[in-house]
Amino acid sequence: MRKTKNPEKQVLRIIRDADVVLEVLDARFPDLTRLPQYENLAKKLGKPVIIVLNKADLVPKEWAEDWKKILQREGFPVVFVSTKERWGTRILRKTIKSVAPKLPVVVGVIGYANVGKSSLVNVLKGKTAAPAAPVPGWTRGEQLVKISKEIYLMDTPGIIPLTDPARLVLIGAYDPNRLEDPELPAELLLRVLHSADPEKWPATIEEYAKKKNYLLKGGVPDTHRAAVDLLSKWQKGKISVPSLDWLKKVDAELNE
Ligand SMILES: Nc1nc2c(ncn2[C@@H]2O[C@H](COP(=O)(O)OP(=O)(O)OP(=O)(O)O)[C@@H](O)[C@H]2O)c(=O)[nH]1
Ligand SMILES: [Mg+2]
Repeated sequence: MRKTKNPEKQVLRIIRDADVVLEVLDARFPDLTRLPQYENLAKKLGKPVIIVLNKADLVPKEWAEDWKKILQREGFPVVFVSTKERWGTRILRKTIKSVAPKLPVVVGVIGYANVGKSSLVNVLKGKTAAPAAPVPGWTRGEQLVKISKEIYLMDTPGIIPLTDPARLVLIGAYDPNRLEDPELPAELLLRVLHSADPEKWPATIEEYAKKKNYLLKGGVPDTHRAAVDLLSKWQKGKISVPSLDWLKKVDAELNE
């Protein structure tokens, strides 16, 4: 993960400078990827906050709908988006205009690392504008991107408020290559994947390594490589969530 120069400060400045704040959450972990302190700051400054549940392509519909209700009850307009499948952008533009105190409006895009802020900016722009990186923590400075005559966006670097790397790696905010023991979070992920679909997912990281043919000398499974491989796929949104119960289970394990 590349170091960003004081991302917290940049996010604070953008909340101050923007007319509207877009908080992007990972639809798989809306509660774990929220940034309440920044939501509160925006509220104090009188800036409307729209919540985007991104990566909606990875979760069951009921899960997304439940979260939408919870967040709406707190008073936020909520929009589902998949930047991968390109859903939700038209309604998002409409929602931005409906809360904008003036037009043209400057929108600050904030959120946890790796939730898809830069991908969202790119999809809204229509062609690649802000760099979207598979590696968390990549976006550096803020940049103003013109979406239309009426909407301008500012991307920001991701915020990482938690400190436990094993948890962070599952949320997607931490590069698994940097973990000393990626086996730990990989085992947790594999356990729940296996319980949902034992045909597709082996129960242990050793078996996963064998299946992938990641072997060290003497045929010993390379569990480190296997763990990094699995966690990278998860972070890049290549593993979809098999069921609502499953997601609840991972969420509960992460919240322990
Ligand atoms: N499946 C799926 N994957 C997504 C979606 N949006 C983004 N991703 C993936 O999530 C990863 C992170 O996307 P970015 O747009 O770089 O995320 P970011 O929030 O800008 O990340 P930082 O700048 O590091 O904080 C990439 O691997 C994207 O391909 C989505 O809607 N669905
Ligand atoms: Mg980014």
